Amino acid sequence: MNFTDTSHLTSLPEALRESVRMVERSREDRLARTLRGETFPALSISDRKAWLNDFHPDQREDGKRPLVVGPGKGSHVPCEMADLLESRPRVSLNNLLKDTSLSKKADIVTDVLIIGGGGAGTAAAIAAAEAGVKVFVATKLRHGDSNTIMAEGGMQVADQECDSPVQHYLDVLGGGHFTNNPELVQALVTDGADVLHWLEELGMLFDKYPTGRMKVRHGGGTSRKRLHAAGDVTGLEMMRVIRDRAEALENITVSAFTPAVELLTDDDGRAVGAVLEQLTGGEPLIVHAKSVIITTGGMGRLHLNKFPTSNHFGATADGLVMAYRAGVPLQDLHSCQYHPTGIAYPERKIGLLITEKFRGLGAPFLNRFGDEFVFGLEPRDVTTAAIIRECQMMNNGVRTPSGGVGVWLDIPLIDLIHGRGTIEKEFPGRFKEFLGKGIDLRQLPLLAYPTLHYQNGGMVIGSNGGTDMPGLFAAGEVTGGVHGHNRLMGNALLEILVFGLRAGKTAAQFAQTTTLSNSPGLSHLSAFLEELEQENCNKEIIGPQLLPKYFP
Ligand code: MEZ
Repeated sequence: MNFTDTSHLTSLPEALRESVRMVERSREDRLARTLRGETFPALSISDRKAWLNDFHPDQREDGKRPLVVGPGKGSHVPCEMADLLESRPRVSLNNLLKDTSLSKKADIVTDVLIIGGGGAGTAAAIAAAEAGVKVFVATKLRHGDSNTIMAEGGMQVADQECDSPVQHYLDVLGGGHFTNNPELVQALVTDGADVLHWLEELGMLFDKYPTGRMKVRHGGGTSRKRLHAAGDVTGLEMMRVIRDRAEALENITVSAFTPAVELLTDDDGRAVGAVLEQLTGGEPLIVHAKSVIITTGGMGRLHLNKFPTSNHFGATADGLVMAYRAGVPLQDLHSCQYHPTGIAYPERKIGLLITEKFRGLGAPFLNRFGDEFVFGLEPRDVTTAAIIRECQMMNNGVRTPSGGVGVWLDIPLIDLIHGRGTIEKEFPGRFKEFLGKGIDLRQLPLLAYPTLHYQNGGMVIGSNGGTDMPGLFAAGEVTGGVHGHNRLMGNALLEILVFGLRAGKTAAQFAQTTTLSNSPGLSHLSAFLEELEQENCNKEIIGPQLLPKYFP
């Protein structure tokens, strides 16, 4: 490299340039080590534990409080989540709460109601419709607007000769610190190859070699290369093909801009429909259904601990709020995933994702002196703790002009390891996006800091998506147990399809063996409101929130 030529640095503010020069000076040495097959040493088990304990945001006691009402009363959850779980219903429901005739008043009647139109909801709709029932999908924004389309790096499936579902199973359990529900992990890994096949048949364009063989990469905390990707837009490409399939099925109706805001239950305690709010105006809609599936995704837009997020604008925990009010147990809500690499600079992009696939292809983490400080493919929670430690305790982070901090991800090393053109080819989305902002990823490292990415906990489900409430099913990020206290990269895209398809099929079978209820209502909500009154809970907080607080 010509160290006197600084023309590529002109797009960066002065404050960052000297540090980038140090990264460039250490690059040649790091390249030589990488080409010799040497990696930065992994942490010892005791260091991992200590760093997680001291630096992972989940460990901050000041960010949590105990719930005072509902099935999880007494459990400590993030304050932002506790506030919403103990919130009051939306004003639009005031009239309905007084109305005792909800049984006669259906705007929509269906066999299976699916709440949420992202990846899990769409997969569930396909499976239910293919089983022969009538499906209604109520979605908050447009069909597909969800964390699924934000997913970049890939989907784990153990389909290679040197791999097996058993190996995948062990990685998932280890990554989750053995806090996962083993039955759910078994379902996840054993359905993997079928799901991959299904996506190929639907026309999903996976990365392949000219021979037609799938390209697979390493993800953090995995013992085998099993990450299947479509460039760095894997979720978007997945959504393309499953949405097309759903649109081709005549027994699926999708209703956009109509989020569910309350479940309907009946005198037998069964889930029998929902109330939908119309974001474009009009009275709430009442849906009567024989079974209901919740697939509303996560809660990143609650910005726990004031973290930025990689999540879609719709990620406001709506499904958890509705389920909790209806008495459905939730698990592990104290556990969230902070993805190690959210964008820390440029400032207007803060929190957006820089996929782990960059690390899978060899980009290391470097501090402000250009020194490596952690093996980049440690499990995610460990890597996140290591970055926070490096910035806060060691004071080795890079300061941004607006007072933020981050560490470098040395992306240009990828082209030096794998050959020119790799970055453009493997990361077409981020490459073009940054080039448009004057940052050429072939030449410049990116500044990263952890960003709130995923909700590890959620509704308690069985391996076919069933919950404790008859007629109620759930799939995807709204559920807990699959990943335990730490999800490994690429297992979310697999989870939404495995459990979406399973829940869709089982909810259809349930609908085929039952009739519509003749007592749908909101009595669970009245009981919950009484509890809120008794505990004197804040009357000002309204849920489900539907959109981030900073939306007008
Ligand atoms: O599973 C994920 O969260 C994922 C694939 C993220 C990424 O880094 O691309």
